[in-house]
Order: sequence, then structure tokens, then C-alpha cells
Amino acid sequence: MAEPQDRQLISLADYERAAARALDPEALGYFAGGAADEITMRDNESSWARLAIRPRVLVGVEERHPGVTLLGQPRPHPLIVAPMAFQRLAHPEGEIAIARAAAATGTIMTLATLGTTSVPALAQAQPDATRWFQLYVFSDRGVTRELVAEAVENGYEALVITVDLPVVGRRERELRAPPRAQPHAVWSALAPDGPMTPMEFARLVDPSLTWDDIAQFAAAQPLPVIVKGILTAEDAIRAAQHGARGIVVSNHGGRQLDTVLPGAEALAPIVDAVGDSLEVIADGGIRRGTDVLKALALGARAVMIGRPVLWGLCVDGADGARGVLEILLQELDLALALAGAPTPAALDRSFVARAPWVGQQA
Ligand code: FNR
Ligand code: LAC
Repeated sequence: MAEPQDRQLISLADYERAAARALDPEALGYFAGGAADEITMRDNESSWARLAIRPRVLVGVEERHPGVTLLGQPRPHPLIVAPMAFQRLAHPEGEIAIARAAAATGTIMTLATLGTTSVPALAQAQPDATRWFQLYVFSDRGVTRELVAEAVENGYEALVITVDLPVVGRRERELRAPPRAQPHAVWSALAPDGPMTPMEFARLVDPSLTWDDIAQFAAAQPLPVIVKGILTAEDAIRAAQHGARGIVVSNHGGRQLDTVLPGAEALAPIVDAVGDSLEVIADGGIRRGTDVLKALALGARAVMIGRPVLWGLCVDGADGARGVLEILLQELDLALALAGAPTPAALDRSFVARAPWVGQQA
């Protein structure tokens, strides 16, 4: 838990600093770390700052609403909690606390396959949270099928299949200080010897997965499939051709292949290629309401928020995670008002431009 001096928590960066003070080195390294030289991880954040907003005035912004439609359902706003593994390393309540914060703010919560709360346990603890399930396809297809069946049986509303981790990225902070996670019930089948490191768990993922498998998952169960980890228009088109309902334009928070494109740069060409046939979600480095606005203006339907929610969880459990989401929603409301777009539907590409300050920084 954070110390009292950390209570000046008015930005996501405040939560990050407070969490860094509170976490042990292993957990901080796991949560904050990226792959190799962490170039993409850092650029995820700075890439949004390379976009300038072109505001409109005198459009009448007294009435504002951040609502969007996602998978055919009205949502109160475009925020989704990204799937993140081993959340009990941040707080004893882990995923359950984040789901409580998600329910309290009308945010979709995505449970990670490598979460430290099982699929049924999260549903039982937080039935009123809108839940998606993120799937890693293991070489053990039996365990994989069980996970999908549990998600369907327990009211999860989408299957987010992560495709950018056929093998785990070079996580040098984890190599130096590997955290160990207490596996929850389902891991008894996969982790008979008890706690494993995230990298050891990730090695259970099937590297032979292909687009045909995606088509099979889409056909074999009732949940809409969202393919997470797409960075090119070519792959976005393949996702549409293989039964996906949506994609997440994502580089896994810079934790997989270092020096790939940041989401802010990959997003527009992908929307141009598939925006009419797929629901495009963006993630990576979103830390301000203005970042959310820019992603929506580029054509994202919604955005996933990762590490900042973990910082909130670490600092103050469900209240901290809720605080982070509420700050982002307050900032989004302000951005919509000052950009002259009372709703996300009022946004388009004309609201963003390459920032003139790009290249001027020392
Ligand atoms: C992740 N991410 C992730 N993604 C996924 O599909 N399955 C997973 O199990 C995890 N686990 C995970 C753990 C931790 C500690 C982090 C930081 C990230 C990636 C996550 O879903 C998302 O793509 C990025 O975190 C988004 O970037 P930001 O918001 O963290 O900058
Ligand atoms: C990670 C894997 C577990 O990013 O998705 O840590």
C-alpha cells in the first residue's frame, strides 16, 4: 500500500511514481518492463505526443457524452482494461479488485489467461462487470478448450486471442529479477510444481498457431473473436478473412519485439484497410485523455489501458484502479470539450496532425 505522501494522485503519472515506490523490484520489473532496449515501450507513450490536436471552437459543447458502440452494444465510454497477467503480484485481490473498479466505472475488464484469478472466480466475484476473456492458445489444446468453455459458461462477452506472443519477448528486467506467481486453480494442470515465472508460463503457449486456428476458434464457440497484437494492414485484412469481429492494434506494451511500430503509428493504415469490416481497438502508451481522443480520431472504436490500471491497483487496490479510470475519463471529457467534439462520433482524422514539434526536441 502507498504511503500517505503518495496521496497527491491527480494524474496517471502520479500513480506510476507511487507504485514504483511501493512495489518490490521483481514485481515492478515485471509490470514496468519491456523487451530488449525498451525502445518501443518508450515510444508507445511518446508516439501519442507526436500527434497534435486540431480543435474546433463554437460548436456548443455543453452537452458531452463519451459513449461508443462496441460489438453492437452501447458502451458508456471507450475504455477497456487490457488483459494483464499475474495481477496478484500488485495486490492480494488482483484481478477481482480491477474488475470491481471496472464495474464501478462502466469499463470492460479483460481477464488474462495468465491471470491469478480463475475464469469462474472472477465471474462469481464480479458478475456485474462486463468481462472479456483473453486467450493464449497453449500447445495443450485440452486446457485451451476448457478455458474457452469456462468463459462461455460464465458470461464473458468476447474472446480476445493474443497472437503476438508465439514466444515470449526478451524481458531483461525479468531475467535479472524473475517474479514468481502463485498459480490459481487451472494451473494445477500446467504448473504441477507450483509457482512459476511469467516467462516459464509464457513458454506453454503454442508457437505453431496460424490463421486457420483463428478461423476454427471463431467457428467453434459463440463469443465474438478479437485478435490482439495486430500491427499491419496485411494482418488486419487476414483477421477479417478468418472470422474475427475485431482486432487490437497492439505491440503488447512493447514487451515482445522491440523496435516494432507503436500503436499510434500503426493505427491509421489499419483503419483504412479494415475499419468498415472490423472493430478496431488500440492500445499502448495511452496515459492521457488526449491520447484517447487521438486514437478515436484516427479511427479506433475503443482503447485498452494497461499499466496505469496496475499502478492504481498497487497503490490502493480497487479504489486505486478506479481512481486511474476516473482520471482518464475526466481528462477525456475535458479533451472532447476543448477539441470541440461533444461525442467520439464527432471526431475524425481532421482533428489530428503530425505535431510541428516533432524533431525539434533535443
Ligand atoms: C501485459 N499484456 C498482456 N497482453 C495479453 O494479451 N496477455 C497478457 O497476459 C498480458 N500480460 C501483461 C502483463 C503486464 C504486466 C503488462 C504491462 C502487459 C499487454 C497488455 O494487454 C497491453 O497490450 C499493454 O499493456 C498496453 O500498453 P500499456 O497501456 O501498458 O502501455
Ligand atoms: C506478458 C505476457 C504474460 O506480457 O503476456 O507478461
